[in-house]
Amino acid sequence: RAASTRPIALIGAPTDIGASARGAAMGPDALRVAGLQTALENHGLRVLDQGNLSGPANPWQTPVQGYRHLPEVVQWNQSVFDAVSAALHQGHLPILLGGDHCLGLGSISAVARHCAALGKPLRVLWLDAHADFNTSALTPSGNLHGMPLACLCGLGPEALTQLASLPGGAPALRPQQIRLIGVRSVDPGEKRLVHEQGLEVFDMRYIDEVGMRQTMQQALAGLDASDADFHLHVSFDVDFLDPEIAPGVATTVPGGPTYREAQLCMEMIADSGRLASLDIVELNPALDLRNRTAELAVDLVESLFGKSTLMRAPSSPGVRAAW
Ligand code: Z70
Ligand code: MN
Ligand code: MN
Ligand code: MN
Repeated sequence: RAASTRPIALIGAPTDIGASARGAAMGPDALRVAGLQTALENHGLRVLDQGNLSGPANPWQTPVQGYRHLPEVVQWNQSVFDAVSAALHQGHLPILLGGDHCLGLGSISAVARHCAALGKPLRVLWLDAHADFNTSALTPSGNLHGMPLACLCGLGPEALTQLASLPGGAPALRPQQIRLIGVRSVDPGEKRLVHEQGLEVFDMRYIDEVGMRQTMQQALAGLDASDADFHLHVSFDVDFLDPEIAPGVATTVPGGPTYREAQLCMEMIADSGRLASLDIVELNPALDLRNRTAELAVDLVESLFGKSTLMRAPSSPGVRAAW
């Protein structure tokens, strides 16, 4: 499997520059304290912790023309873009340790450019309670962590859509490449835009009705095409998880995936064999209980990289689908 042969590069981005609450800046170290590196190493993976990026402090200002801290968000995302690009160029599998979700813009922009250069098809799974598809005209908050996905699709301030563009100027992502999973809090204008753009959304009602298994089968459908070497990027906003199990986030929304549903989600992504880059964002240690949410995130990431309780490993990734 592609995921297990590449060394993993951990890239910390300690900032809450795009968020509404302070604390996500401590996310990278909380994940380290929870044993992320050792957990992956115990699974036979090589892990290089590249430490933390640096960037501007959070000036804690009110929004300007619909955006809070736009220049600072651009700076952080440029650093993330550079670090993720360098990791991919070296053949590493980058894991961005956020930080808030505005950083997904820099991370996925780098991934999209890398894929474009190699002619690889890219799919993005956005695991999140929110759609992160606001624009300056629609946002209720001005917080840029509510806008990265729209920016990646070319809808946003020029400083960010330019960073999130491919050589030639096309947006980093087309809506058809995105699968939103776990959504349960979307602003009214944002909801219209998500529909207009034609994003595929597996919201919590859908997961409740059909179950996580069928949801993930659909979200991952086509990735096994033998004539295409898909790059799968997972952008994991920790607020995807139900707050009962993951209290350490600023924007808890009730009714998220349970521990078992989240594990299955990660295991099925692992079984696809296509995971090639990852963001872990919005972990807020200041709101956590004894680092419980960080430990849960590490536990889930182990599954994402193929840790399994099966007594007998499936002979091929497709075996489970046949059960
Ligand atoms: C709301 C907004 C948000 C978190 C994204 C919330 C955005 N839609 N919150 N991630 N934690 O302000 O745009
Ligand atoms: Mn998010
Ligand atoms: Mn969220
Ligand atoms: Mn574990």
